[in-house]
Amino acid sequence: MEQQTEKKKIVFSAIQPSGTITLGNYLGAIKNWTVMQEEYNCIYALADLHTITVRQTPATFRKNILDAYASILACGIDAEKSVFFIQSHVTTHAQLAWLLNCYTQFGELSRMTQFKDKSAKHADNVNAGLFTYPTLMAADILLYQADMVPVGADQKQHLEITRNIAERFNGIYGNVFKVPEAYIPKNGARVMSLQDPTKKMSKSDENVNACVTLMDSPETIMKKFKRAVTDSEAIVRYADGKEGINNLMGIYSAVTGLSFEQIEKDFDGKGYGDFKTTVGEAVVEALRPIRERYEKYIADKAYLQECYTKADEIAQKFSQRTLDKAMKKVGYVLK
Ligand code: AQP
Repeated sequence: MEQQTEKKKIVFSAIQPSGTITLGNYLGAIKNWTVMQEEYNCIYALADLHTITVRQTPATFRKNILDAYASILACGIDAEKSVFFIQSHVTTHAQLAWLLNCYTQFGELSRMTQFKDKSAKHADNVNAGLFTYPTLMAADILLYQADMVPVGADQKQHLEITRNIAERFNGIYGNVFKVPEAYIPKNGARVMSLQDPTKKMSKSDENVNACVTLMDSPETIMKKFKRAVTDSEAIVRYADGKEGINNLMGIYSAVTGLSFEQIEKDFDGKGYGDFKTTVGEAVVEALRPIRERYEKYIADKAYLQECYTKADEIAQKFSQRTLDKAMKKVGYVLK
């Protein structure tokens, strides 16, 4: 990795095991990870430390971690090309997050829209971790001296605070952290809930029909698409006020590569029933190989362990150098 680092740009990205990985996570993030690993030095994390900012049931959480790890490998993350590690296995993340907490202002954390949204959603558990989530995310990114972070529109604010923290720290102590750039993927689809297309599709949605997961059976996927909320116009076209159809068109376009114009032409004169069935079938076929690989990986815990152990070690070694540098600058006496 050290040799590669000199040649290729470093990309960092992470995903939480807060539920079963969704079609939204796949089309919006992981599919792009598989493309980026061909060109960049990619470091990907399963961000399980972040996940407990929302209360988890231990047995489910444990299962979700391994399931998510296996599903992401199954999406095509190549353990030989990318470093794909488990965040809680690498000690530096929590350590640097603490340091960065002390260089981050209460006011700037208060302005984070995700904090406002999540505290409204989980009003019974507005914990300090939810509030300081951005400093842990900043630590994740800065530990690897990442050049680029692929971000969706919903995460721009978090990258911005990461850059501010890095610049502030560097301003005091010299060049400790690389200030990362946002990378906006060319084909980053935003997938909305099938039941309320004004909301994004989310792993933790309580309505099971709202979200398609990578582990859903073909029958379940078809059922969910057939129940998808649309409108009463009965014309397949992309337009304001047709969020349900716009979402289905976006999904269909992302899995087939067809343009919206072509989709409108192909479904001219056809009803929503036909369209939903076609979209459902296209998704079933796109997810079929992923689900098959997932079944193989999840049955082979030794293989999974081998993959994450190797990645964890690389991540620990690499990130330790950054942590040590930051600690030393602050004045700590290293052991
Ligand atoms: N609906 C979506 N469409 C496109 N991209 C999406 N992502 C998430 N949902 C969609 C992208 O997936 C990556 C990982 O996200 P995360 O696990 O860190 O948390 P999240 O964005 O909060 O994802 P969820 O599924 O909505 O989780 P919960 O329900 O736990 O909050 C990110 O790159 C994100 O943009």
